[in-house]
Amino acid sequence: SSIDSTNARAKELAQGGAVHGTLVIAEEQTSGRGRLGRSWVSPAGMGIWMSLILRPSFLPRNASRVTVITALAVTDAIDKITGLTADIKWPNDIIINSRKVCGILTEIQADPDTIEYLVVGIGLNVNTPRDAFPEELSQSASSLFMESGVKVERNILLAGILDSFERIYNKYEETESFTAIMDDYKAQCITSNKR
Ligand code: BT5
Repeated sequence: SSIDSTNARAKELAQGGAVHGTLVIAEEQTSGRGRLGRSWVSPAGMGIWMSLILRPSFLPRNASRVTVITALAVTDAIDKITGLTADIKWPNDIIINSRKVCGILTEIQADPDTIEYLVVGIGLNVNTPRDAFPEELSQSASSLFMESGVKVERNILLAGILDSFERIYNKYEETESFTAIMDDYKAQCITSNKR
Protein backbone atom coordinates (compact mmCIF):
# COMPACT_ATOMS: atom_id res chain seq x y z
CA SER A 1 0.00 0.00 0.00
CA SER A 2 2.85 2.41 0.70
CA ILE A 3 6.53 2.12 -0.18
CA ASP A 4 9.55 4.41 -0.55
CA SER A 5 10.14 3.61 -4.23
CA THR A 6 8.99 0.66 -6.32
CA ASN A 7 12.25 0.89 -8.33
CA ALA A 8 14.32 0.63 -5.14
CA ARG A 9 12.28 -2.37 -3.97
CA ALA A 10 12.45 -4.03 -7.39
CA LYS A 11 16.25 -3.72 -7.38
CA GLU A 12 16.40 -5.35 -3.94
CA LEU A 13 14.17 -8.19 -5.14
CA ALA A 14 16.21 -8.60 -8.32
CA GLN A 15 19.43 -8.80 -6.29
CA GLY A 16 17.74 -11.57 -4.32
CA GLY A 17 16.96 -13.53 -7.50
CA ALA A 18 13.42 -12.40 -8.41
CA VAL A 19 12.43 -13.81 -11.78
CA HIS A 20 11.95 -12.07 -15.13
CA GLY A 21 8.51 -10.47 -15.17
CA THR A 22 8.25 -9.78 -11.43
CA LEU A 23 6.13 -6.64 -10.87
CA VAL A 24 6.27 -4.31 -7.88
CA ILE A 25 3.32 -1.94 -7.63
CA ALA A 26 2.22 0.45 -4.90
CA GLU A 27 -0.69 2.74 -4.08
CA GLU A 28 1.70 5.40 -2.82
CA GLN A 29 5.42 6.16 -2.94
CA THR A 30 6.99 8.25 -0.22
CA SER A 31 10.29 8.78 -2.12
CA GLY A 32 9.40 8.18 -5.76
CA ARG A 33 12.43 8.82 -7.94
CA GLY A 34 13.00 10.35 -11.34
CA ARG A 35 16.28 10.40 -13.24
CA LEU A 36 19.46 12.07 -11.99
CA GLY A 37 18.29 12.26 -8.39
CA ARG A 38 15.05 14.08 -9.22
CA SER A 39 11.89 13.13 -7.34
CA TRP A 40 8.58 11.76 -8.57
CA VAL A 41 5.34 12.89 -6.91
CA SER A 42 3.29 9.74 -6.18
CA PRO A 43 0.17 10.46 -4.07
CA ALA A 44 -1.91 7.56 -2.71
CA GLY A 45 -4.63 5.91 -4.78
CA MET A 46 -4.44 8.17 -7.83
CA GLY A 47 -1.81 6.80 -10.14
CA ILE A 48 0.05 3.74 -11.29
CA TRP A 49 3.46 3.52 -9.63
CA MET A 50 5.14 0.32 -10.68
CA SER A 51 8.42 -1.36 -11.54
CA LEU A 52 8.97 -4.41 -13.70
CA ILE A 53 12.01 -6.65 -13.28
CA LEU A 54 13.42 -8.00 -16.55
CA ARG A 55 16.32 -10.31 -17.29
CA PRO A 56 16.93 -9.56 -20.95
CA SER A 57 19.10 -11.61 -23.29
CA PHE A 58 20.25 -8.56 -25.28
CA LEU A 59 23.40 -6.52 -24.70
CA PRO A 60 23.73 -3.79 -22.06
CA ARG A 61 24.25 -1.17 -24.77
CA ASN A 62 20.67 -1.85 -25.92
CA ALA A 63 19.14 -1.41 -22.47
CA SER A 64 17.73 2.03 -23.28
CA ARG A 65 15.59 0.36 -25.92
CA VAL A 66 13.42 -0.86 -23.06
CA THR A 67 12.54 2.78 -22.33
CA VAL A 68 11.42 3.12 -25.96
CA ILE A 69 9.35 -0.08 -25.77
CA THR A 70 7.79 1.06 -22.49
CA ALA A 71 6.87 4.48 -23.87
CA LEU A 72 5.14 2.81 -26.82
CA ALA A 73 3.32 0.36 -24.55
CA VAL A 74 2.03 3.16 -22.31
CA THR A 75 0.84 5.37 -25.19
CA ASP A 76 -0.80 2.36 -26.84
CA ALA A 77 -2.68 1.41 -23.66
CA ILE A 78 -3.74 5.02 -22.98
CA ASP A 79 -5.08 5.28 -26.52
CA LYS A 80 -6.94 1.94 -26.41
CA ILE A 81 -8.45 2.39 -22.96
CA THR A 82 -9.17 6.13 -22.73
CA GLY A 83 -9.20 7.26 -26.36
CA LEU A 84 -6.74 10.04 -25.45
CA THR A 85 -3.81 10.61 -27.81
CA ALA A 86 -0.54 10.65 -25.92
CA ASP A 87 2.78 11.77 -27.40
CA ILE A 88 6.33 10.84 -26.44
CA LYS A 89 8.91 13.43 -25.45
CA TRP A 90 12.38 11.98 -25.84
CA PRO A 91 13.62 10.08 -23.98
CA ASN A 92 11.17 9.11 -21.28
CA ASP A 93 8.18 11.41 -20.93
CA ILE A 94 4.60 10.78 -22.03
CA ILE A 95 2.82 14.01 -22.82
CA ILE A 96 -0.81 14.95 -23.41
CA ASN A 97 -1.62 18.51 -24.53
CA SER A 98 1.96 19.61 -23.71
CA ARG A 99 1.80 18.31 -20.11
CA LYS A 100 3.60 15.35 -18.60
CA VAL A 101 1.32 12.50 -17.52
CA CYS A 102 3.94 9.76 -17.23
CA GLY A 103 7.66 9.29 -16.64
CA ILE A 104 9.78 6.19 -17.16
CA LEU A 105 12.92 5.31 -15.20
CA THR A 106 15.04 2.44 -16.55
CA GLU A 107 17.91 1.19 -14.39
CA ILE A 108 20.30 -1.68 -15.05
CA GLN A 109 22.76 -3.91 -13.26
CA ALA A 110 25.19 -5.25 -15.83
CA ASP A 111 28.63 -6.58 -16.66
CA PRO A 112 30.16 -5.22 -19.87
CA ASP A 113 28.54 -8.01 -21.93
CA THR A 114 25.55 -9.19 -19.91
CA ILE A 115 22.57 -7.54 -18.28
CA GLU A 116 22.11 -9.15 -14.88
CA TYR A 117 18.76 -7.43 -14.46
CA LEU A 118 16.90 -4.39 -15.64
CA VAL A 119 14.21 -2.51 -13.74
CA VAL A 120 11.77 -0.36 -15.67
CA GLY A 121 9.75 2.02 -13.51
CA ILE A 122 6.56 3.64 -14.74
CA GLY A 123 4.86 6.54 -12.98
CA LEU A 124 1.51 7.39 -14.57
CA ASN A 125 -0.88 10.06 -13.26
CA VAL A 126 -4.28 8.45 -13.76
CA ASN A 127 -7.06 9.92 -11.58
CA THR A 128 -5.04 12.74 -10.04
CA PRO A 129 -7.10 15.92 -9.61
CA ARG A 130 -5.47 19.27 -10.41
CA ASP A 131 -5.11 20.28 -6.77
CA ALA A 132 -3.18 17.11 -5.83
CA PHE A 133 -0.10 18.32 -7.71
CA PRO A 134 2.34 20.58 -5.88
CA GLU A 135 2.50 24.20 -7.01
CA GLU A 136 5.76 23.72 -8.92
CA LEU A 137 4.15 21.09 -11.19
CA SER A 138 0.87 22.95 -11.72
CA GLN A 139 1.85 24.17 -15.20
CA SER A 140 3.77 21.10 -16.40
CA ALA A 141 1.97 18.01 -15.07
CA SER A 142 -1.40 16.47 -15.86
CA SER A 143 -3.36 13.25 -15.43
CA LEU A 144 -5.59 11.18 -17.65
CA PHE A 145 -8.55 12.34 -15.53
CA MET A 146 -7.64 16.00 -16.00
CA GLU A 147 -7.35 15.53 -19.76
CA SER A 148 -10.51 13.47 -20.32
CA GLY A 149 -12.77 14.41 -17.40
CA VAL A 150 -13.36 10.70 -16.81
CA LYS A 151 -11.99 8.51 -14.00
CA VAL A 152 -10.10 5.50 -15.31
CA GLU A 153 -10.11 2.04 -13.72
CA ARG A 154 -6.44 1.64 -12.84
CA ASN A 155 -6.45 -2.18 -12.95
CA ILE A 156 -7.75 -2.16 -16.52
CA LEU A 157 -5.14 0.35 -17.56
CA LEU A 158 -2.41 -1.62 -15.78
CA ALA A 159 -3.45 -4.78 -17.61
CA GLY A 160 -3.47 -2.86 -20.89
CA ILE A 161 0.04 -1.51 -20.33
CA LEU A 162 1.42 -4.96 -19.43
CA ASP A 163 -0.33 -6.52 -22.41
CA SER A 164 1.14 -4.02 -24.86
CA PHE A 165 4.55 -4.16 -23.20
CA GLU A 166 4.69 -7.95 -23.40
CA ARG A 167 3.71 -7.95 -27.06
CA ILE A 168 6.31 -5.36 -28.12
CA TYR A 169 9.09 -6.60 -25.80
CA ASN A 170 8.72 -10.28 -26.76
CA LYS A 171 8.72 -9.42 -30.43
CA TYR A 172 11.95 -7.48 -29.97
CA GLU A 173 13.62 -10.25 -27.94
CA GLU A 174 12.58 -12.89 -30.48
CA THR A 175 13.55 -11.02 -33.63
CA GLU A 176 16.25 -8.70 -32.23
CA SER A 177 14.99 -6.25 -34.83
CA PHE A 178 14.34 -2.75 -33.55
CA THR A 179 13.57 -1.01 -36.86
CA ALA A 180 9.77 -1.28 -36.75
CA ILE A 181 9.66 -0.28 -33.08
CA MET A 182 11.84 2.75 -33.76
CA ASP A 183 9.60 3.77 -36.67
CA ASP A 184 6.58 3.69 -34.33
CA TYR A 185 8.51 5.67 -31.70
CA LYS A 186 9.57 8.33 -34.20
CA ALA A 187 6.00 8.68 -35.43
CA GLN A 188 4.85 9.52 -31.90
CA CYS A 189 7.86 11.48 -30.71
CA ILE A 190 7.13 15.21 -30.57
CA THR A 191 10.82 16.10 -30.16
CA SER A 192 11.97 14.50 -33.44
CA ASN A 193 13.59 17.00 -35.79
CA LYS A 194 13.44 19.74 -33.15
CA ARG A 195 16.37 21.43 -31.47
C1 BT5 B 1 11.02 10.60 -14.80
O1 BT5 B 1 12.15 11.24 -14.37
O2 BT5 B 1 10.15 11.10 -15.46
C2 BT5 B 1 10.91 9.16 -14.33
C3 BT5 B 1 9.83 8.98 -13.30
C4 BT5 B 1 9.66 7.53 -12.91
C5 BT5 B 1 8.71 7.35 -11.78
C6 BT5 B 1 8.43 5.90 -11.52
S1 BT5 B 1 7.11 5.67 -10.41
C7 BT5 B 1 7.49 4.00 -10.22
C8 BT5 B 1 9.01 3.90 -10.19
N1 BT5 B 1 9.52 4.04 -8.84
C9 BT5 B 1 10.26 5.17 -8.72
O3 BT5 B 1 10.82 5.54 -7.65
N2 BT5 B 1 10.31 5.82 -9.88
C10 BT5 B 1 9.60 5.10 -10.94
P1 BT5 B 1 12.62 12.65 -14.88
O4 BT5 B 1 12.64 12.67 -16.39
O5 BT5 B 1 13.87 12.90 -14.16
O6 BT5 B 1 11.49 13.64 -14.44
C11 BT5 B 1 11.34 14.03 -13.09
C12 BT5 B 1 10.67 15.40 -13.10
O7 BT5 B 1 9.28 15.25 -13.45
C13 BT5 B 1 10.65 16.06 -11.73
O8 BT5 B 1 11.83 16.80 -11.52
C14 BT5 B 1 9.43 16.98 -11.83
O9 BT5 B 1 9.72 18.15 -12.53
C15 BT5 B 1 8.48 16.16 -12.70
N3 BT5 B 1 7.51 15.38 -11.91
C16 BT5 B 1 7.65 14.83 -10.68
N4 BT5 B 1 6.56 14.13 -10.33
C17 BT5 B 1 5.68 14.25 -11.36
C18 BT5 B 1 4.38 13.75 -11.60
N5 BT5 B 1 3.73 12.96 -10.73
N6 BT5 B 1 3.79 14.08 -12.79
C19 BT5 B 1 4.41 14.85 -13.70
N7 BT5 B 1 5.64 15.36 -13.53
C20 BT5 B 1 6.28 15.05 -12.38
